[in-house]
Amino acid sequence: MALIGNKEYFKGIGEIKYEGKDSDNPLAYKYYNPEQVVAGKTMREHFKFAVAYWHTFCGQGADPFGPGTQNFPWDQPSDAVAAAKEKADAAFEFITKMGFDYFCFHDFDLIQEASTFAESEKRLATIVDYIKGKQSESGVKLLWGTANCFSNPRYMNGASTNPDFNVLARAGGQIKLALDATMALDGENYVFWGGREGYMSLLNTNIKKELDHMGRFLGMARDYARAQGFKGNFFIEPKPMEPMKHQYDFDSATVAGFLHQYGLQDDFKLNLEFNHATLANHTMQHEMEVAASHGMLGSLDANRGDYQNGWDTDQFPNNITEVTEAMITFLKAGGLQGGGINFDAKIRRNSTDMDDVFHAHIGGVDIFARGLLVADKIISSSQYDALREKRYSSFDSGKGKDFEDGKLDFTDLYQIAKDNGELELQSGKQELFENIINQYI
Ligand code: XUL
Ligand code: CO
Repeated sequence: MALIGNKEYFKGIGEIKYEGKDSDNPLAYKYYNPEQVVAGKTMREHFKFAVAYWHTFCGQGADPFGPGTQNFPWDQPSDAVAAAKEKADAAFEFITKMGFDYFCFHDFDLIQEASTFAESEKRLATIVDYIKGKQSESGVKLLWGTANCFSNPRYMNGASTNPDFNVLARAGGQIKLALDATMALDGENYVFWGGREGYMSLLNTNIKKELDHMGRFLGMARDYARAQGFKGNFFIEPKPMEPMKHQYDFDSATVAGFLHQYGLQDDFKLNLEFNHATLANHTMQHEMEVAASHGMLGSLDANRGDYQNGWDTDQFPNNITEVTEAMITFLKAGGLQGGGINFDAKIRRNSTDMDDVFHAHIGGVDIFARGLLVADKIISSSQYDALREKRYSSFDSGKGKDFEDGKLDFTDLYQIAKDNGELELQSGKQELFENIINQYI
């Protein structure tokens, strides 16, 4: 494929292809066969894999103890527009070599924020135009866009929950531009991750006021985008902490309640992230089950945490049990509503070769493909579904069915309890369920 830019950034690496699990080529997919049909859809259709612009093309490995170690060749130009164009060239080279159909971005991943609002607006328009060209040349699509309303010091007390109205308005101006950029690039969805929407101390915080502001702000953003003809989904991405001590979008259940409280439930769904789930002391499957139960399973940010520490390590996923369990819920929910699988993950600070980011994404893709294949077998060939259904079979007929149909009142329950006397214990069979997962992996 011809590329707009002249340089090749990932030299010596061609398109990553499916070679099957017996291949010993590290730069090949072992399980992800894009055109293979699983449970009625191709793997490509199920997953809609996306590259996260911020980690893969912007993050250079800096941590609180030292600077970045990954000196990308596209970061060389000192002029912001020239650097952004080189970064876009590298990004589209990577995305197409991976065989991905999608990417995701924050506004100021695409181009460095300028020192004035007006200049930032101009810069964004320039790079959006350039990326449009790259999209039409490559066929790569935008899964979702978002705005970075958390890095700039002006947002240190939050964006839409900031106690200063003028900061809230500034965030509104910035998000309007990010929505415009997303629409210009035919983005299929728009994400709100509540970067610093939360508190560091309750002593100086009015929770009720801040939540009311966030609810109103999100409704205004929705109304603006809808008025411009945006048909996609809005997603909220829950996270319980970091950077704030407490983030308002704590987890799936909290966000579902918030969306209903502020009348946002018809336009907003959830973008769930593995490491955010573990930070909330949940499993990813729990977060997905809760979202699916609200009809809000929108999109996934794929990564994994470290089970021995308590921060967002954003490692590439590689835990087959965790991903298989997530894929069971994914299949049983009928897939995602409008979203896909975005690798919100970063290579480690000491992964400094240009091919490391390929190994990382190949591993991430393959673990999802393998998880999907296993989950499909568990659902279609094992006792798993029948055992689950059996646990609830007392609701299929008789008084149990009457209860579900709303035909009983509370005194009926009293009478049934009295008539039944003491009951036989019904085993939950947890170990048997766990063995089924293990057997099919
Ligand atoms: C932060 C995080 C973000 C969002 C987009 O933990 O996950 O990168 O995905 O703002
Ligand atoms: Co994320």
